Amino acid sequence: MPRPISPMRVPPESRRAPLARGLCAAMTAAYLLMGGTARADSLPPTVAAAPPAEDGYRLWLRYVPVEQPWRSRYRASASEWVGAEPEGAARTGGAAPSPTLRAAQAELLRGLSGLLGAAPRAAAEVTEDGAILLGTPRSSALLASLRLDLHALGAEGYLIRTTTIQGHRATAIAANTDIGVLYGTFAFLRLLETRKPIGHLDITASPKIRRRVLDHWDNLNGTVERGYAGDSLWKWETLPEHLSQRYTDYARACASIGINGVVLNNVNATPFILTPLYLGKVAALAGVLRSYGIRVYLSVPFSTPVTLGKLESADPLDPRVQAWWNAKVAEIYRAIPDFGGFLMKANSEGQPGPEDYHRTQAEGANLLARALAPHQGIVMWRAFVYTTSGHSEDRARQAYDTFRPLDGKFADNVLVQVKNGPIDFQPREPFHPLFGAMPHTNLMLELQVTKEYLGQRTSIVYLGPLFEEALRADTWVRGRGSTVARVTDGSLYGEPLTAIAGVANIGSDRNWCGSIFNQANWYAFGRLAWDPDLPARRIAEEWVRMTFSNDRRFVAPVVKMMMGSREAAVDYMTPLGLASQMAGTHFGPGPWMAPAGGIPADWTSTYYSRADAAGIGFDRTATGSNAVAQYSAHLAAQYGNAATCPESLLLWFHHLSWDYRLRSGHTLWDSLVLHYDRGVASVRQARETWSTLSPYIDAERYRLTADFLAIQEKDAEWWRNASIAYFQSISHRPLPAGAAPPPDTLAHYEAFCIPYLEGSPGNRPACPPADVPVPR
Ligand code: GCV
Repeated sequence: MPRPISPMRVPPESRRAPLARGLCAAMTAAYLLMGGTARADSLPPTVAAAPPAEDGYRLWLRYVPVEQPWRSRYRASASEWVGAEPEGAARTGGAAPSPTLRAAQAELLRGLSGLLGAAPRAAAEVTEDGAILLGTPRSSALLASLRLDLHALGAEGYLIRTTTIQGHRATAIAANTDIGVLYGTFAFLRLLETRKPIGHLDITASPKIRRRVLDHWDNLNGTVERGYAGDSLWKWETLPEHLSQRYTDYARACASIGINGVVLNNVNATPFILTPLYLGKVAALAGVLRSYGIRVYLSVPFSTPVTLGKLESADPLDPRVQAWWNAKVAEIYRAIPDFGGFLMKANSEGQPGPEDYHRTQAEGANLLARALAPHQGIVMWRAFVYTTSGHSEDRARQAYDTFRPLDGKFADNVLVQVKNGPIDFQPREPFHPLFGAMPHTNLMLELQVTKEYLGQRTSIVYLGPLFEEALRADTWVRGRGSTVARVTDGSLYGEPLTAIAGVANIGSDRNWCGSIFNQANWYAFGRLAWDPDLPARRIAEEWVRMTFSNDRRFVAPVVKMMMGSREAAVDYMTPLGLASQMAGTHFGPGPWMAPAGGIPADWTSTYYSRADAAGIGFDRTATGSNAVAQYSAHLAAQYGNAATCPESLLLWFHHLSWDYRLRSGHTLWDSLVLHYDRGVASVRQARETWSTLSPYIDAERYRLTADFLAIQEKDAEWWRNASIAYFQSISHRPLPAGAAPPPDTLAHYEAFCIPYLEGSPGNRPACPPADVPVPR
């Protein structure tokens, strides 16, 4: 059982030293700066006291007071700061700091004031040990005089180095550009937030991928497709006049992890986004995001020249269509000079596209690319195309078959944006075979940060291991080590334009992401976009330390729980390579969902499981759809043979008898059941772990997580029971020894349906009105 938090003990006012009073005031100010929930009548946090209430708004940028002995150590390295224009000691002759540099300076002060209880002194020169000097050689003559070699840092990298300046020990946070300084500032603060020594630093870092983009699937009516954190972050109706503080705090959070691009609206786009009315609103948002190094991009429908431009066609080879896009793009750049470009979902799930005019995807992409090129804009053209070219026998093949023949035909400023797997953000898929297969095309990876198929708002599923698995997948196209990360960062084929996208999980909820642990997925995406080689475990640890506590009694079990959480979800939802077994809402089990009532077959579960009396799994070998041949010869041989195929992907590639023996010696049927049980056990264990951790964190975030884990345990049991009930009705095999039979009948599970779920497109109930039972 969770232990109650001990009440905060505060000595009477008369016994508190004046210094402590000053400290408290500074802490309170820093705390409130980021939107903390300290009430006027509550006392500010003290180091020894129980953690104050928190609502998650401050994410991983909490900057709460550091305990001793770290505080003394850090203060010795943060006595004063010298920036481009120190307050109270204005430099003469220096250029006025840019908004980005001002943001870096403000962040340094905010961070150090919160963490150390007092802001370092602003100075024009280095006058004592422990100074921090930040800027670029252009913004700071003092920094220029150090003659640091910044060449290799490029346009966004930074250097943090302990050095001697004007006879004193100092830390330089330096970069070629102001955004590099801001990234360096966040990296420096991260060291303190995670209790790393800062006395002898020599750190250089620069991003491996150029465009690190969050894709918002936010609609102009305020809803968010597949969003589980309330409404849209963007309040279109009050833009451009009202610029909510949330926009700035969002930008700060993104910049702190290196995100430098934001697609503001849903890929299921509306042409209204390109009207002057909305472009004015977009420009206002771009103005906020720009200071934090973030460009805006827009999703646009391919048919916009028809719907908005009143042309008769959107044919990419029609000069009038080209002229229309050219003019529209020029209009956008007049309003937003650093506009990033377009994201396009074409010929997919009902969206219009070039195939409507019998043109290729490349011809469609190049139409937009030509319009954007004079302005240095880019096109992110999605490969998620599966409706028009047939292939109902295996949807997994379709993107490859459509795009692979077009390799080399896309303009230089086009990136083909490829989801990590060939179907759709499942708990586990093999990597998408297009990675490595288009050496003459810029390819970018699309990951899903929002957990559409992974328990949505409530389940704790840390996606770091999934992202890591996707990035480290070895395509073998140029021998061992030809990983998806190396395709994405351009090091495999040497293309200069590189990018990665994550479908955002951010909304209007006070805690931004619907749950505290969902914040970790935003964090992990940004960190991996900056450096795809970072281990997911290290990212989890950083996040836990910054978000909750540095107490190792808290950090170790929570990191362990996070690291096991994705595999747990795979186990209780879709083990052994199964996929798409969800109900229509993409939440909860629906393995019985079969084509009916006009629903396309490849939107149903039975299409993917292919479970029958003989066995289960989708034969994608040469005897089946032969999708396996889309992989390199090395992998095709490995995946194509059930004996060598990784068991985690077995049923993705093979249809096997229920009695097929796995390496463990268990039959396939027994193993399936054991995986479901293991998944449930893992969630129970997570809940148990969490129940011991209340002493270490604030009550509000503790409680929310505890409640959500209780929901997840129910959901895991529901998945397990419903899946076993269904598959047993087909396998007709007894349960392995020790496995409990599902408490309800299959009919009972089939009758259950959640009519309304957040994030589902439209407002239609998922089921007709009925007396819905509660599954057990
Ligand atoms: C934005 C899946 C989701 C859709 C989403 C689509 C896509 O099909 O269920 O909501 O649409 O992917 O990625 O375009």
